[in-house]
Amino acid sequence: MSPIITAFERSPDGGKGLARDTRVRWALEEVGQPYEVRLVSFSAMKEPAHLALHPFGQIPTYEEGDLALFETGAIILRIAERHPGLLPKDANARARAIMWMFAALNTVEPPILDLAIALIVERGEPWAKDRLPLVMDRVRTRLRELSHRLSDAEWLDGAFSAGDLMMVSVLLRLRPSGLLDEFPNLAAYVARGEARPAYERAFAAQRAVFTASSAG
Ligand code: GTB
Repeated sequence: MSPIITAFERSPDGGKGLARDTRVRWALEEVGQPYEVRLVSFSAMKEPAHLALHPFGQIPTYEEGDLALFETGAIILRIAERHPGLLPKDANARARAIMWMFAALNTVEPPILDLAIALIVERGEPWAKDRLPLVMDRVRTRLRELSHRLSDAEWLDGAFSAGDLMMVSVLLRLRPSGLLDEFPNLAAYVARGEARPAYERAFAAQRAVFTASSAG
């Protein structure tokens, strides 16, 4: 039986692929695992049936037989461990790929989320204009460090892995800010991720949800 994931019935990003179901779809596409999607509304996400799957009332979730997971890190690790294609066979290389997944989620994503909050949620606050440059600089610091490590390599550590999938997914959220373009090797890295056929299929699938919901 195919795993079932949840996604927004109407994504606030208008189908730009920024909601976190896209990274799970991408992982499933990379390993060639068909999947089903259950679309949820914002109100349904806070109801008991969804809260039983996700205690914080969010998407995505992942159901595979009697296993139910939330958190994209855990979901993508599960997919990568169950199917070849996203984690190297060599034990040390595998540990490093998992390290990059954590780095994406724990070190790179937090300042990027802060920026999203500063731009959207805090925009109207009287202090927003003063805070924004500080938040942007914190993102720049991480990007500079990551750019230095990536240098002119194609991927973070040898062949494309779940670490790259997570890092590219996290960095994609920065595109509208223009910050990514300050680091051409990172912009090219993200573009390489987006050019992967599995990403293109994942993007098209989430976009189709938006297109269908706008038509109806
Ligand atoms: N740490 C969790 C994970 O990695 O799975 C975070 C999950 C999460 O933040 N889910 C968001 C959610 O369900 C959707 S992806 N939010 C609803 C809620 O908390 O009530 C975050 C997201 C939402 C919208 C955009 N956008 O419009 O651009 C981008 C990203």
